[in-house]
Amino acid sequence: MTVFPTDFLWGGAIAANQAEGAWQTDGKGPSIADVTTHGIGKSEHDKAVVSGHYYPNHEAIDFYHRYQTDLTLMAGMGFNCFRTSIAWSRIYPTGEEDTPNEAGLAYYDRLFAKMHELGMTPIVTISHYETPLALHDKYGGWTSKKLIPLYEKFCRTIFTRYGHVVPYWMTFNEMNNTHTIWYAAAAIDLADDPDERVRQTFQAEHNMYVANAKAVQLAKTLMPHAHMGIMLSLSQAAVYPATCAPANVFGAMQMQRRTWVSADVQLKGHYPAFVARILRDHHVTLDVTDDELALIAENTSEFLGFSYYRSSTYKAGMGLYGDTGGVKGAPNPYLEATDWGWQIDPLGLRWMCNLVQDRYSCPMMVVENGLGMKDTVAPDGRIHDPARSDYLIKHLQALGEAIKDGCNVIGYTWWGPIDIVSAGDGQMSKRYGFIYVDKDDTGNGTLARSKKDSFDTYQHIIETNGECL
Ligand code: BGP
Repeated sequence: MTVFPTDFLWGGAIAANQAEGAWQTDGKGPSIADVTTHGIGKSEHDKAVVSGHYYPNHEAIDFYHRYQTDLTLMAGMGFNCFRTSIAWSRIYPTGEEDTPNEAGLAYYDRLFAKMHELGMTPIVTISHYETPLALHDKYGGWTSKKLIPLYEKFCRTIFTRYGHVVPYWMTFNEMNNTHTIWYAAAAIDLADDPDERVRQTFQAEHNMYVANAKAVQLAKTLMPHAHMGIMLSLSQAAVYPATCAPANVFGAMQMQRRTWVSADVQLKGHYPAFVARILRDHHVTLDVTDDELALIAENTSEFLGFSYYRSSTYKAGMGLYGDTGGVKGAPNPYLEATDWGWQIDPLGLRWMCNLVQDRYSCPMMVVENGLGMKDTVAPDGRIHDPARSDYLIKHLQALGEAIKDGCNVIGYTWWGPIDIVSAGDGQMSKRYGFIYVDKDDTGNGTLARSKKDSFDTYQHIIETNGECL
């Protein structure tokens, strides 16, 4: 019995800001990703480029100039799809120009054409932590409703230009990370006061929900055959209670509910009831209009794309809703962790798929899953990475179980099929790729590409449509 559907989407995922480099090439303006002094997940960041400082994203792996050979390499694994983002500030350098930057548009014309030539269906993240820096500096990012019409203009431009070659779209990367990766996900500088942080994150998310609804509404006319999705981090929902103490069990559920806010609003078209108490407890009144709520209700998204890397645990007293910056988590004695402390939990992926199926019964796509680890070149010149192959196999086995459970999983894109810059750490040494890139954390290297052993592992899985798992 085949487990994976015959039309299952097999591929890999990157983000423009973590792979393209060319951060000022052909008219591109700076994005928030271009000025973070560390990884995007850090709060230490600069408001402007600090001269002489090394920014990993500025060159990244130069995918902007090397995408032809990189995609051809990845086609060697049999990819039938590929996920990437469109850098907003490559199209509108400050976000507010009246006309788009043609050189930026032409790059993505070439990129999508190459994907189709290689038999890869494009899957696009419209905004992947890449808000134009000018919109952060001028309006404070997504806490301002000014970004809604500007995002709508960006969508109108790219839907008109690429709607006929891109069938799958997700509006914002990891929308539910506004309270954990606030600078990237919503381009905001979170206040120190817990109540104000809650106001900022919930207001930013509401404005992004309105923007998502506008994008769905636009797509109905500009590209009626496209599939419009949202994208969430379900590592944020895979939260176990640290013990069976009721306070830990209830708290773990509350952690998970934070993620369901984003999914309920955009897939069901309304806020879940429990949000009112979160806002009341934090003395927050959001700027929400009846027209916005009606727009959201009438323009829900079709599918849920999500990232899943790890699970975590909740112990009473940990931060919940952005008031202390999200899940800290406690070590899970039953799980191994990566060098970066991410707890490896394939069953958690099956758990998340079943939760999504139960709550939303919508098509779902794993658009990020992967193992960030240190790789070393062996004396034979190869990179032997059995741990990465093992992670891949175990998570795809769990995904197969989820499909057998009745979960409507339509695709899987491994995060970072080629080594790219880590978002959370700004490092190259946290490698996800089946393809090695010769570049280190200080920017030294030839950028040469080479296959790792895991390249063959994924190639065989795709070739057999998962039957070998
Ligand atoms: C997710 C982001 C990706 C990617 C991934 C891996 O949150 O959507 O952009 O960065 O995390 O994290 P890191 O790059 O920090 O290892």
